[in-house]
Amino acid sequence: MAGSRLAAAVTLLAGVALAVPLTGSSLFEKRDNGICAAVSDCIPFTIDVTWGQINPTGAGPRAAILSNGTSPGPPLKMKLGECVDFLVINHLDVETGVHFHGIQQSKTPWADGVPGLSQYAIQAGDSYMYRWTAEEVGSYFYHSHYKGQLMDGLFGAIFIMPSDSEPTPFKAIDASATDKLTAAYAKSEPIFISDWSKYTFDEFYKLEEAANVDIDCSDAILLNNIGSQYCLSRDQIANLTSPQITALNITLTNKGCIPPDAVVQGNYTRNLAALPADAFNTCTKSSSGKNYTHVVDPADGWASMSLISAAGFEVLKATIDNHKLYVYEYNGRYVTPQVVDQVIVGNGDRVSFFVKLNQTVGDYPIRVSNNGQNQIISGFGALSYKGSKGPAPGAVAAMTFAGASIGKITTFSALKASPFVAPAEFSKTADKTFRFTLQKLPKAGNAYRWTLSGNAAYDMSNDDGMPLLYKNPASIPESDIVKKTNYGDWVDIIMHSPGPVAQPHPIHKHSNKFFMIGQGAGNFSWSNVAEAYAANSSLFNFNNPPYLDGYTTIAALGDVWTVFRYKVEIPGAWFIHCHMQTHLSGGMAVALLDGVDKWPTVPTDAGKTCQGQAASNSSWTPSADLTASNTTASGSATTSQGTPKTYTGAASAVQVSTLTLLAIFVAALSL
Ligand SMILES: *[C@@H]1O[C@H](CO)[C@@H](O)[C@H](O)[C@H]1NC(C)=O
Ligand SMILES: *[C@@H]1O[C@H](CO)[C@@H](O)[C@H](O)[C@H]1NC(C)=O
Ligand SMILES: *[C@@H]1O[C@H](CO)[C@@H](O)[C@H](O)[C@H]1NC(C)=O
Ligand SMILES: *[C@@H]1O[C@H](CO)[C@@H](O)[C@H](O)[C@H]1NC(C)=O
Ligand SMILES: *[C@@H]1O[C@H](CO)[C@@H](O)[C@H](O)[C@H]1NC(C)=O
Ligand SMILES: *[C@@H]1O[C@H](CO)[C@@H](O)[C@H](O)[C@H]1NC(C)=O
Ligand SMILES: *[C@@H]1O[C@H](CO)[C@@H](O)[C@H](O)[C@H]1NC(C)=O
Ligand SMILES: *[C@@H]1O[C@H](CO)[C@@H](O)[C@H](O)[C@H]1NC(C)=O
Ligand SMILES: *[C@@H]1O[C@H](CO)[C@@H](O)[C@H](O)[C@H]1NC(C)=O
Ligand SMILES: *[C@@H]1O[C@H](CO)[C@@H](O)[C@H](O)[C@H]1NC(C)=O
Ligand SMILES: [Cu+2]
Repeated sequence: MAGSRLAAAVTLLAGVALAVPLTGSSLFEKRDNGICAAVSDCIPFTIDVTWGQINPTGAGPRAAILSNGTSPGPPLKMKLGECVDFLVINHLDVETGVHFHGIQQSKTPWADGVPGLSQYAIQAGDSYMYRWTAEEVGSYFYHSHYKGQLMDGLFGAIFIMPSDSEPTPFKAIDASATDKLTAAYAKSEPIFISDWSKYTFDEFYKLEEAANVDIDCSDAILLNNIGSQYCLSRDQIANLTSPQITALNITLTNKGCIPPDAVVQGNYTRNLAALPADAFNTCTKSSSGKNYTHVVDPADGWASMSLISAAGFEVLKATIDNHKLYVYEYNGRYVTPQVVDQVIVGNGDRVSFFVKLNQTVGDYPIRVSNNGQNQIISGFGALSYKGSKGPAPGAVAAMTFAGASIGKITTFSALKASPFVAPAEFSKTADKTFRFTLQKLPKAGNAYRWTLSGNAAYDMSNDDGMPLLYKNPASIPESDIVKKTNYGDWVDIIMHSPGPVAQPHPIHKHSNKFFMIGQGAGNFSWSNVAEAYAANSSLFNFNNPPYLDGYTTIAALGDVWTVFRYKVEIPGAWFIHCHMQTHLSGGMAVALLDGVDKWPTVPTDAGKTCQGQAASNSSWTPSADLTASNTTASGSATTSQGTPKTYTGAASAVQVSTLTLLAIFVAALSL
């Protein structure tokens, strides 16, 4: 069986020089008239993507992109070494593409889900089969990577569970409770945290263009798309305004936001009349908001949660009243545990931790607040002990609605997030250096346009073009937004965020992870890391530095610099970009063409292979909180809206199951 599949794969690939070695189970089976010639041994996972209406704050329904009728979409759980056949059926009236955030795709660079880079956008009515292997343990997520669609709700959790022999850091947390910790880990609760706007991404972006404003004011902070819009009195706003904002003589709006024309927003010619009053000023209190509730059983001793930020632009932070957070994993890697009161969760970040369930039975607020100065805003959930009759009387908050610490609290340090097991290889020297300047696009005069490299903006219209992966890299000129590397190179990316107001940027790198080796104040005044290291070695961490897929550059009133180092191990076209969707859509991205000397050849049936039927070995069932009606805010998701232009799914979805085919036809007819 395995032999014949391999033979089929070899036949299919014959004649193409595939530089990336293919190992393990066969990847591509021949398909004939929609019937699979061979059955893949991957786990099937399908999301049917539609427009629907959701009403997370109770303020009224808004169009959102749902996966199988919900947002967040269904969670995927796999075990290390397993592969998935992740089928995306696009029932939208627009293009899409689904990225697997943090998944390195070492053998499948065409399954990274970035339209214009690794695949053609999935057209309305079409589908794409993403096959990839779980190569690293951790908490990840899938999300749309087509323009700013993440802000419209297309996201869902991915957990990759360890093999039985994988070392975990749980013993370091409580050596006498490893069984309980392992059990808690096995049912870890994914909690998406995000900012919410009543405007869809398209509407939001059009407002930015019309007003020439980088909109950084949201309506609500949601947990698993449940929340409430809270409005403060002017006295409360004045009370909660930070000393820094007061020092800048800024009066926050009724939504708690820095006004779009405040001096820190930059000197731009704006058309503020194009902004609706509720973009920055008018706050409308939810009449029927809710709190996401995660029920835990104190008999378990411990519970685990993974916060996943799907936020469009707010960098968030979280605390749980009366509970220390025992962080064991950060951005795709077990870390040396840190026991903290608070975690900061940048856009695209995942932070996993345990809490000890030793408090009096009751509901303990999970507080999620904006970490930036741009807006005073919080959202809430509840950690509810089984048998709870309501708010725990002794609950003590660790931060205010504005996110200011109450008393002396400790915060998780991403900078000190050393891998629990250091990666096999780290180089103290680099072969290649890129210097980027993280800033608004110079000279263009657009407040909402950004650059990662320093000069050029990556244009969203590239998402509709021919994928760079499909081209001969020699035909692609290197530029401000396209950088090339050779296989095996160690690459430094030096990022300078100029003052006077250096905003934080949660930078996410696709494919293999990077080492976060140093950051400091000022411009990076050396020509490379070797020179800087010679001048002052304590600026760098070469001793088990954090190894991750995302890191948020620090915010400052002044210049700051950050250096990532990575090894070119996986040839392909990969994004490195700011994960704030407003900055990304404004152009804050660079395409890394890694290993141009070992460029992969995309199989002709990429995205169109047959779906497998294997069962995952991971034994995880989502908690009751994560059932569709609970995750779909207010249970009000109804699919509608999407009027696919032409539906060709039956021809391309390549399902063996006639039931599925039938469902697709029925859907096509009824729409
Ligand atoms: C999503 O819906 C499709 C079709 O209704 C179904 O086959 C599939 O199993 C669902 N996916 C998940 C993850 O439940
Ligand atoms: C899943 O379980 C089967 C049967 O026990 C085993 O053969 C296979 O190797 C396992 N796969 C993984 C990825 O652990
Ligand atoms: C302002 O804060 C103080 C304590 O910091 C509190 O006593 C007072 O009630 C607050 N006022 C308002 C309007 O929130
Ligand atoms: C603060 O701003 C107000 C109006 O917004 C202005 O009248 C006042 O002069 C400013 N004060 C300082 C110290 O800049
Ligand atoms: C803002 O820019 C304009 C030209 O675009 C310039 O004339 C003006 O001096 C600038 N204002 C400040 C405060 O920098
Ligand atoms: C949500 O929880 C917070 C903190 O416990 C509370 O202040 C708020 O009233 C709750 N909101 C709703 C809508 O229940
Ligand atoms: C509960 O556990 C925490 C550590 O997470 C500890 O500091 C605290 O003293 C314990 N409280 C009780 C009531 O046992
Ligand atoms: C930062 O330093 C580099 C190298 O010394 C220099 O080329 C660049 O112009 C500086 N940038 C700014 C904004 O000063
Ligand atoms: C070297 O860098 C460290 C860390 O930023 C700093 O504390 C120290 O003052 C620097 N030493 C010199 C000689 O500049
Ligand atoms: C929703 O979650 C609650 C617990 O928070 C649970 O009691 C209820 O059964 C869930 N609803 C559904 C439809 O599963
Ligand atoms: Cu950014």
